[in-house]
Amino acid sequence: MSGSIQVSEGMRRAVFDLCDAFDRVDRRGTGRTTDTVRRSLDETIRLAVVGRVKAGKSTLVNALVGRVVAPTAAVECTRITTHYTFGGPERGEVVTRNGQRVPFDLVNGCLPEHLPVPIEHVAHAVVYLQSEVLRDMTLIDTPGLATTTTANEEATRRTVLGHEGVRAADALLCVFRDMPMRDDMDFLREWASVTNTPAEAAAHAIGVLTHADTYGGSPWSGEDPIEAARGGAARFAQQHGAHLGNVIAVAGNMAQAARAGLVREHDATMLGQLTDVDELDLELRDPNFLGELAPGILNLEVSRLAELIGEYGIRFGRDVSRQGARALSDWLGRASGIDDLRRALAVRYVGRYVHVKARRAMEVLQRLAWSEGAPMPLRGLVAEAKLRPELHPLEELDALERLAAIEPNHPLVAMLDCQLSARNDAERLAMSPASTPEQLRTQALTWSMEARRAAVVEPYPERQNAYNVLDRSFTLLAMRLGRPRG
Ligand SMILES: Nc1nc2c(ncn2[C@@H]2O[C@H](COP(=O)(O)OP(=O)(O)OP(=O)(O)O)[C@@H](O)[C@H]2O)c(=O)[nH]1
Ligand SMILES: [Mg+2]
Repeated sequence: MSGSIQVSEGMRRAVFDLCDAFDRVDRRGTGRTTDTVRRSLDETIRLAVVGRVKAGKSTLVNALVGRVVAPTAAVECTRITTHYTFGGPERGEVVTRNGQRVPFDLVNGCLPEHLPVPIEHVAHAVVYLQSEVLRDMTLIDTPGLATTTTANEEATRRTVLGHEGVRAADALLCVFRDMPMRDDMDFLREWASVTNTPAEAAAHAIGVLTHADTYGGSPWSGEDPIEAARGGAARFAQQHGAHLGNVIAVAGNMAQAARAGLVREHDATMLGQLTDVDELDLELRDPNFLGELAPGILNLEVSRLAELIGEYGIRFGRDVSRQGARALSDWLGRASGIDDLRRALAVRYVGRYVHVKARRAMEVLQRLAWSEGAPMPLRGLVAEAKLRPELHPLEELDALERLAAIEPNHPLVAMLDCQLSARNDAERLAMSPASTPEQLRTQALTWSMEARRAAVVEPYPERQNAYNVLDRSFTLLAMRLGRPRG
């Protein structure tokens, strides 16, 4: 069992134990609350993709799901919110405003052009797919913000921000093209107003700078646009650290082609043949010209490929495509930035969602314990549970979010992040995987001492809190590693 699975199992166990203890003490029929809490621990994270019209939201959803399921043309479905979730048989369901569920068939695995219910009666659609990615997360594709029809925007706000304090999304992928606009930032502010703390809001929003392949203009000009987009993304992350946990540059079209397996051997061969064509001829070609661009290569075929992988793919993918479709597809995945985004999602959201769920569960139980007429021992049970080492990661998460909200680049943020994401004890202590338990324990004790000393002289409360939390992290770790033998 890997370290992170052990941690999540430990947290789940601690919350389950607390639910059991509540049920033994509280005879007022709170069983229903504890049952809800138990069930909530099995939910998958709901990730909403939001952004302006045509920012590239649906393309990104397709790239993440690994299939072209979300419409990117101007069909009805881009005007409603769609939840993509794991399930079989593959099918769709419209949920109406009055709560009815009307089934519909997918057309060639995609959303159909028209839905079985007039669009004004639709609350949202649910699409069940057998995509492995969706076992870990439900993706919510939303209509664009800042649309001419405010009804679309309403739909997005309803879904993501929820009404009466019930949020439909747990985290956001905030998609923007070139730079975040005022509407994007307004939406993030609203998001902050429905999350518990500003720190939580920022931790639960990742920015995605799409159209990275055309960032700053044409992919044929001097600088590599994706490189430039990465630089831009890093700057936006610094500027908007209070609202966004991270910003990642992605070329959605290339990502979609790679992840949905749209590149064929024939495409790779043709692209390989373009290595010998003058770059200027490629750049200035007329997309509608019916003749051959080079001997044996139809110009229209090149245009079709450009639709798929963009001009960037044509310019920079030529060398690698000589090794075949697989190599081209792998390169598209890497170059597009989608691999980086998937990694960030795995670490920040999917991996950390266990913590978020446990924290939310503890909040519900705590509210119950402090509610009017609750038996007094419940408060003691909550206090005891909070001291359990298995729930210490929740303190680490709180400390991380509080500090990251004001100083996202402080080394303590990275240190806490490492404690939450590490796969084993050696990683937690930045030591070699070959280290002995004794070596790890010595390091843990040294670090806990250093953290304690630093906490005493640290004037800023968020940093001081982070040191105190880390002191306990390393003390618990040293205890777990036990006394050295001999
Ligand atoms: N070059 C390039 N084109 C992209 C990228 N992402 C999306 N597109 C194209 O931009 C257009 C709009 O993309 P969509 O994914 O439909 O955008 P959307 O945000 O879902 O649009 P609405 O749902 O209508 O708001 C499509 O033609 C995509 O092929 C990208 O990263 N690079
Ligand atoms: Mg769309």
